[in-house]
Amino acid sequence: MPINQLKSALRFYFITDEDVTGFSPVKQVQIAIKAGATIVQYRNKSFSPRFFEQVVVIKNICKCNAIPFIINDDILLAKAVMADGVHLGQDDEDPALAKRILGPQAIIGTSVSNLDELNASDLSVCDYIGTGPVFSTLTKVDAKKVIGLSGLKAVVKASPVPVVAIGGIDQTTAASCFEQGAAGVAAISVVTRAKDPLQNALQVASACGCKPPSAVASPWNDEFALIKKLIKKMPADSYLRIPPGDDACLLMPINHPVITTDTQKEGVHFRLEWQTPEEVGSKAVEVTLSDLAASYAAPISFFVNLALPGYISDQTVENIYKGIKKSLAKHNCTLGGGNISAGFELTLDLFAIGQGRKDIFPVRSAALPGYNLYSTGLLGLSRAGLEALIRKDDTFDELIAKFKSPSARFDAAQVLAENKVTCVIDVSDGLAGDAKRIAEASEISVSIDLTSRAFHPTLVSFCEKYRLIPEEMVLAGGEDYELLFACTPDLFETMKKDLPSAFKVGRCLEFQGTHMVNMPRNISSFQHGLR
Ligand code: TZP
Ligand code: MG
Repeated sequence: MPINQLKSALRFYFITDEDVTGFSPVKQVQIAIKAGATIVQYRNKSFSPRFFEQVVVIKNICKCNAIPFIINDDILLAKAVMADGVHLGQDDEDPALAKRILGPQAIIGTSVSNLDELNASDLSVCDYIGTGPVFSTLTKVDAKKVIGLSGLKAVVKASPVPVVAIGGIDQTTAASCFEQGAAGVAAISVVTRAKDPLQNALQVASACGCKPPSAVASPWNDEFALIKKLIKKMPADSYLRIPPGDDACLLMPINHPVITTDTQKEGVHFRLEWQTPEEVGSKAVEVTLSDLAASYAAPISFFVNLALPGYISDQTVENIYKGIKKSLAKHNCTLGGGNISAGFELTLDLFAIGQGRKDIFPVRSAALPGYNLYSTGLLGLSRAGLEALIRKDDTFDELIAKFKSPSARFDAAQVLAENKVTCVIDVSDGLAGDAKRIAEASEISVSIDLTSRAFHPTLVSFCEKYRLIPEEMVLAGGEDYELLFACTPDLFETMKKDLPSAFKVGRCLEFQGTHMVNMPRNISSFQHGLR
């Protein structure tokens, strides 16, 4: 965060208190933000995992209000809830370790009680310090000696980073801390133990020069106007007799209806720092329709429920829809309807309906010993793309594109269907996981055989650069959305010319007591979670 932005964020630094007399940390934060707090720290000296959901709620409140969220003491908790940073005391973990774990963008604060401690501290990775107690406080039982305004002034003068004054500060003393050069004041009990917390918080905010947010963040200006805009220009087509706009859409009769559902969640499946809203919309369609491709069903209609946190603008929603419509047009699928609601996390719940074939519906349970296992295309690239994004390495744009813009393989599905391939799955969780699903459903064993043909040269060079193992990307990667299918070697020979990118990845065997016979023990399927 640029220094000026950080300095403004530090001005009214609210820290949570314990749940005194039923005034929960969640309510404390709501009131502090309502009054104009500019940053929130979750401080709970008796933290245990049973408070985890509480922390997630507070994090989301901060996110909806575009306020940085800091965790006191606990680097791993900060990591787990994707907080914006951590505040560490002199006896806590090393700030450099926090930066390493949380990433270079994380805000790292540390407590420095006085000038001597400041001189003894290495602040090279710290973004700010908290100094105090400036005044006497009952909130911190082990607080060091009161330093007063003169002590604060001395620390400010010597500190290479912005200073937040802490300890016994209230609406009557906040201004004097700024006079000593503090970038911000931290407050706990003046809000949390007040008779009228909101009133006190408003007064502290005013002393800090902070105003209450102009309005409670709202996810959209006008839900109905937005929906109208989103669905406009949706043509009725041969299957969509009545398009969205009424309570429900009306479809023509469908023979062999095939229905599938999926979810895309910010922080789990995508990140808006990495992907444009249009890419998010487009990928949501591709991953959902990929299940129809794997079922040999032609897409007919698509439905989307959006949960929108306050920081998502109407424009972002429109761009998500732009991506949705682009991919739907590509696959000749209509938008049948949707819904929008407020939510803590940007989530797309997705549904699609397609028309299955009357002659064949492929399943996972149709693989037989003697069949081989094939993939319609190279695997592991999307996972490597995700690793490149995590490492902020944009030299591997080919891999990144595979992560951001997968494509449902209806073209390959058509060839497989015409050749009566009965056993298909789309590879969403890595070869190992999806091959195992076929093996389990078919009550067989699978031996994975990967030749050099299975490894894209860019994947190999990426893995060399970061000391990753290409096999791991292929086996435990994810989100390839290629089709994995089982059939006899003879049948594959006859189809090969129509599936130029397909290749063998394994063999199907009589059940050997375990479904995956040659899998390294540490390889499993891809677990979602973008870290
Ligand atoms: N560190 C130094 S003083 C203090 C901390 C955490 C407590 C501040 O609480 P209050 O209630 O604002 O005095
Ligand atoms: Mg601490």
